[in-house]
Amino acid sequence: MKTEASSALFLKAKQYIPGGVNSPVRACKAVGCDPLFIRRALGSKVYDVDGNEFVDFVCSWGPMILGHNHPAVVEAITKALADGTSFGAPCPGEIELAELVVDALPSVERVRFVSSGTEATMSAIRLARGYTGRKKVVKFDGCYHGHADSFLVKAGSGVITLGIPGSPGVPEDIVKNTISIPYNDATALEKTLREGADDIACVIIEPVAGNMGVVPPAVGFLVRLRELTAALGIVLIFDEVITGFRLSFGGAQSFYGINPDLTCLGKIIGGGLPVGAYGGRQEIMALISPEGPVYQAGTLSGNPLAMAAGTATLRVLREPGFYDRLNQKAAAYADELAALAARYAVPITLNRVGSMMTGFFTSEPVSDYETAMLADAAKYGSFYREMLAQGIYLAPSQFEAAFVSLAHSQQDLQRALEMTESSFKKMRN
Ligand code: KE4
Repeated sequence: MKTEASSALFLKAKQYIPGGVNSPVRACKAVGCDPLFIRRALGSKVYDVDGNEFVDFVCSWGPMILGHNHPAVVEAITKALADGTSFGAPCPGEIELAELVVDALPSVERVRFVSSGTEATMSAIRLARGYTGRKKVVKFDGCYHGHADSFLVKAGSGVITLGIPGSPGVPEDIVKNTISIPYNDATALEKTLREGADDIACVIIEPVAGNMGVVPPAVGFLVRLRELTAALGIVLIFDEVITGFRLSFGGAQSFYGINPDLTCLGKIIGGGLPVGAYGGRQEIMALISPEGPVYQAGTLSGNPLAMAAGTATLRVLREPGFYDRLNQKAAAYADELAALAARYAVPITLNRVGSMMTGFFTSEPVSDYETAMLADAAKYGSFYREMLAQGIYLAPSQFEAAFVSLAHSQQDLQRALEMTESSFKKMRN
């Protein structure tokens, strides 16, 4: 596979940009190769600057559930562009997307748009602290909620991938107000919440973890979490930046039938443009400035192009049967993957919820950060490089999710299965 142009660009990028990338996990450090520079994308494919074509299972880390450059999204952005790119003032498009989000998510009565998932989650915990007057935040080992100081404690995604315990620059004063406990550990959860209730503002959770690889909630875990937080007056925040509009049109909260107090969104609701959002009960959201005293702001919040892209995306997603078809396609693909691993005796635990999945290179079940860490990241790295050479673009980390989109054809999935089989054969020999 030709990579000369990407290599030259990577060298030049590092002269101007730390690590040559604008987000660490893109540097591919964990999978033992340099990143490819992508020139364009269409449908289920991405194309790099050397002209290589790849079937894309990264999907920009989740947003591209319709595939790249879906006609309805391109048309909406193009139409909005004709009227300008940014006004710094309210625009009709914000109401259109807000109405779709509020109608889709059972627990969201009011929503505020921001420009990233990190802005959404950092705003949500500030709001929870303002609403409760309490300081502490409870999160779960291996979950990632963006790079705000409070979250860089035993975090997932790039923090796990790069094997860093947290991050320099995060003051001890901040870290001491973040408590991180094992995902799916109902005993630790009950103990932590009951003992610390008087100073715990919120619990923030990925209702399906995607940032230690995909780890579903244990049966009853979310129900117990909801019961305890309600009983103790602790704000429950669902970080649905990945799962929102991924698992169902109502996100994980509809998928599992649990109503959080606040929900954070991102990725899909921007249709590929920068959008984050947080929302929830009006009683809590009323505290957000300018209605209330909890301050939060953003120059490009509610950007008209991003609102148009998000609205066009959600309008396609709400079409009857969309998720049934997508999730069935993903389930069939995952079943074939698992069958190949068994046939070639490659130790893989495949965790899937809907159209998000991770094949962990371990024979042990993966139900939390500790068991996810049992996966053989080096073996994943060689699998990644082999698949890339065969035209299959996977997440450059064992601890991320792979996504199937509307645009993935049976031919794409069959090709990915054939390349997987070829990779497994090589691993066996
Ligand atoms: P952003 O600030 O990256 O838009 O969103 C942060 C975030 C918050 N919550 C969840 C559950 C998330 O998964 C994320 C970001 N996801 C990672 C990949 N798993 C972004 C990829 C990257 O960091 O480059």
